[in-house]
Amino acid sequence: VLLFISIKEAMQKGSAKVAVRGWVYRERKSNKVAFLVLRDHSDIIQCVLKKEKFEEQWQDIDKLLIESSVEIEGIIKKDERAPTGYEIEAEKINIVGYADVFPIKKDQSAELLLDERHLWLRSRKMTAIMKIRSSVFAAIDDFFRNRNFYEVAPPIFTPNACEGGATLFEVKYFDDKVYLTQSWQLYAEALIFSLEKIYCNSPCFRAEKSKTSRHLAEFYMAEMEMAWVDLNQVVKYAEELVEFIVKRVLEKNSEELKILERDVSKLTNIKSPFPRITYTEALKILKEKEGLEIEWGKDLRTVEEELLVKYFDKPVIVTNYPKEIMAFYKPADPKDPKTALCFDMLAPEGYGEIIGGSQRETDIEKLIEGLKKEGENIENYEWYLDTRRFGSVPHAGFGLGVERVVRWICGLDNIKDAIPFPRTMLRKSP
Ligand code: NSS
Repeated sequence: VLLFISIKEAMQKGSAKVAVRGWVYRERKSNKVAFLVLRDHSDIIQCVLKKEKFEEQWQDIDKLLIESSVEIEGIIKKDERAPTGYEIEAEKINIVGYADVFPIKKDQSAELLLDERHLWLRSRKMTAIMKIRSSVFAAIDDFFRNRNFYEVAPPIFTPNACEGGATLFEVKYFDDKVYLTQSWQLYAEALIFSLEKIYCNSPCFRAEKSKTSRHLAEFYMAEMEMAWVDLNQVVKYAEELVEFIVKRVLEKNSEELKILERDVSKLTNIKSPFPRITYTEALKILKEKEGLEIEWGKDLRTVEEELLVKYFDKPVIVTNYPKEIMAFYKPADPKDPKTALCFDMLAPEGYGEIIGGSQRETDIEKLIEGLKKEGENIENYEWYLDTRRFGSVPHAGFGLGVERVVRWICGLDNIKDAIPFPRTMLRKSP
């Protein structure tokens, strides 16, 4: 018996008898012949079924619509006219599942495609994106494991806020309430005391009331935390991680990038180190080059980040944001105490912030002061404060927004296409 192989493997054989299976991607029939373009995870291929060979099955073949599932055996050969350069002359067909009329036609609105997401995921575009996403996940694991980081799973239910109360999702928890995690960070800070170098790639949740192209309510954050390092040392990891991910996708996914029509010349130059500027220097660039006056102390908005990155063809690292507007765990820079020892990495081409990180405050009094200022109940943070009571050490870390990176690498208009089933303020199904 002939074993099933993928369409790509069949095409690599060039000319042979092969068995493939998949879904009808396109179909065209006359009363003499049926052309079925078959799709599987690997590629598409045109299959030709001549009626003279399928007299008995012809009625059934005639009923095959797009997305029917079939198994086909036949002779593969090169054919310039076929969509992927090869064609299978079918000798046998086994119809596995018929399809109703497929609800997705050409040129449908983004909203309809999101309503039909469970079916739209079968498109070549979404398939290409999901393959790249898979490469990004693997690259993150390889990067940290190659550098002897331990992988740790943080809790998703948490009693604490980490990135401010405004975006917390509240969950009924037996007779009590908890929140869905915004970041593993507070737990990571406890775990470095045993493991020292740790990472995770885990779901995070934020009730973002924004309808932008870069915010999800549920997303993956790849986070790292290290003992015995300062801001500069973790920034270096962040640069190398991003370089590593991009390089991996270029190696593994050139076909997918082509399907997405991504201009890869914008990715081949992503080599570390990346340019580093301070927040104060960023304001200066915006003023001098864009005539944009931003009051010192205000966070950079999306539009301002977009204008800033125009001047760089690599990701830009912005350090030393105003201490005042930063989360409680970011320490003041002793050299410039109005600013914090923190950084954001902004992607090129206007794709926005992809990484946020910082050195961590080790002074317990300053942490308590910061938490109070954010209106937090100190009692809930006692366990976290213990990390500073028992052998506190300098440490730092960052979080990379996985969908933000996938969006940038794929060149997508909206972050929603970087995750299979997006959740935003306005979308929670399918
Ligand atoms: O808020 S962050 O900037 N930083 C933290 O949460 C730190 N606690 C991480 C750490 O130091 N361990 O978020 C980090 C990144 C940010 O740069 C984005 O790339 C991404 O997480 N992020 C998001 N992606 C998609 N949707 C939303 N809503 C979102 N929020 C953050």
